[in-house]
Amino acid sequence: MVSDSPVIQLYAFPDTYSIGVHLLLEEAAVPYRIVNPKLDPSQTDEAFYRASPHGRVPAIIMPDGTTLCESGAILLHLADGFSAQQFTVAADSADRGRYLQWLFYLSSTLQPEVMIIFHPEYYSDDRTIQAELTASAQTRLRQVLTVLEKQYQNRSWMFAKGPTAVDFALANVLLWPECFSDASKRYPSLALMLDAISGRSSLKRIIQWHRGETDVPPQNHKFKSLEQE
Ligand SMILES: N[C@@H](CCC(=O)N[C@@H](CS)C(=O)NCC(=O)O)C(=O)O
Repeated sequence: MVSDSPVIQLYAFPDTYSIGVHLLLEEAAVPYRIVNPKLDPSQTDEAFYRASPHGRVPAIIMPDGTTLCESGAILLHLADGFSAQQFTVAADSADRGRYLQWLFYLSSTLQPEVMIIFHPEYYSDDRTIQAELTASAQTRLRQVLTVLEKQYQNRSWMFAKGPTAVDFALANVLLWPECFSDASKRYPSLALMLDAISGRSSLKRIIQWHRGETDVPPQNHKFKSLEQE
């Protein structure tokens, strides 16, 4: 399939797992466009469902038409492809294995707890069981955050080289108060990382959009100026 758009298209909705990818695209200053997919059981938005078979965001269509879903894979793929690879840990680095380990950890160990916290009804119709599931997911999430806290060692970024896909993926979840509130005492390094990301002037408006504080989905200045030409 060949895309008719010369820029990366990011299928996104506010305040979802789209946040991390959106932040990375903005920070890398590559041209991209936000697309709100049409979600419906008959899957009329064929391009979206081709990119994301479960109809979940984020998903991307690259300028050459290739598609990807799963936020961790998207972040890894994009960061590996950026010039100077400033947001990845290079394949020949001694840290590459740890980098992949933590990216997978976020998808396979952190995300299931987050899913239960937001959607206990997916697992049981019984309100009492839902409350029990949510409480135990909160306990397990605290264990996960404690493990992650140790990796940061009072640094803003997990890896000494600077921000990577891991930080963007984790910041996505830490921006949700349901998962990360009153955290600066218990998880000071994670709070430091979140501050470092959310304090970047280029990223503030992205976070505002995801929080519903502005209507217009931000897409970076390079894309806007290309459009205006
Ligand atoms: N493992 C996926 C999770 C994506 C996901 O669950 N996205 C949610 C929003 S946060 C979604 O699109 N839900 C719509 C649905 O399930 O119908 C990822 O990391 O991209």
